[in-house]
Amino acid sequence: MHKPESYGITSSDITSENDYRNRRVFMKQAAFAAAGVLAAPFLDRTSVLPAQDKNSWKPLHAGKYSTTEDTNSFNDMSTYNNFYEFGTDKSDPARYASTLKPSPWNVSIEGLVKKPGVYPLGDILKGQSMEDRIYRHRCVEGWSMVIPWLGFPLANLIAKVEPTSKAKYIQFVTLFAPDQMPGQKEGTLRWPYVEGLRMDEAMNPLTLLATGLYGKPLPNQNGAPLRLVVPWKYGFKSIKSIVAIKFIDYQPQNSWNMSAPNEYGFYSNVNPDVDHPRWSQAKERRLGEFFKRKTLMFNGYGDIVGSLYAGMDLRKNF
Ligand SMILES: Nc1nc2c(c(=O)[nH]1)N[C@H]1C(S)=C(S)[C@@H](COP(=O)(O)O)O[C@H]1N2
Ligand SMILES: [Mo]
Repeated sequence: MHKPESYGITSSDITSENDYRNRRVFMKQAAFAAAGVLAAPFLDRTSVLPAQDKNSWKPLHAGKYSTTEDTNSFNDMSTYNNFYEFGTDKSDPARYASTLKPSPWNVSIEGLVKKPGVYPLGDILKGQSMEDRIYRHRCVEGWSMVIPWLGFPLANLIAKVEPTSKAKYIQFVTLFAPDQMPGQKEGTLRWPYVEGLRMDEAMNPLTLLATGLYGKPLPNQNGAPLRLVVPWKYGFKSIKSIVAIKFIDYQPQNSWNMSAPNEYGFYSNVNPDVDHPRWSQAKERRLGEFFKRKTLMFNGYGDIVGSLYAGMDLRKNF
């Protein structure tokens, strides 16, 4: 189902990078000018949020795990999404995710844990200190963005609910509600969407539970009200709109692996040396950039997470 990025640009379009940049600036200005008059459908949905973008936003507590790379625009990250519960086109989530009701919201904590229960989202967030974390975000399809998430380390929630020593993995489950998520009436994936992490991956300080981006609540299309962010793995590990977190002693299933086991593994670490069976993973297109850039091992987070995979064959464990 996942498709590689296609680049509908021919060499005759290429003048110089400068011309290209100027054209982009012009197009942006034109888009802003037109927005007030034309009100494209996605603008109707996202305009309920206060204006937030790279020019008006400064991270409060970006911290040592944030990249200093230029962030993508709010428009990039809220109109170019994968959220198959709302359709398979990149533009579908922004168009259709307004039917999702992110409040009230409960999260069920289950399995090998001392404090299981169905918690209102407010209880899950209580006492957590929220941080802005600017992370690279690499989709398995070959595009990437830099996103300023607002969230807290998953490790801090794990500590609160006290898993037993038998817990080795965590499975995460997205809401199943076809009335709110019309894509669940289609057989594009098996529903609900599920994902998983090994306990040490879940405990790594990079792993976030995000509730916002650009310092504001998550737009529905980005996985409101609570989504996982695992920046050294392909985007599909970062499961959206989470309703259950299960502590288990076996490696859980994950949706894309169930859908195409030869294409998507459990680990899904960003790895430029291991090609997808249908396309190379050596390069990526950063949204808003013209030239492709090289994909970095572990998406550039190898110094923090590389040791988690010491001694593992990353071709086998893809
Ligand atoms: N529940 C759910 N979570 C999901 C997906 C999905 O289809 N359903 N898509 C994944 C994929 S493939 C990517 S690349 C990221 C995209 O996150 P973004 O739209 O916030 O950039 O979400 C991931 N989480
Ligand atoms: Mo993705």
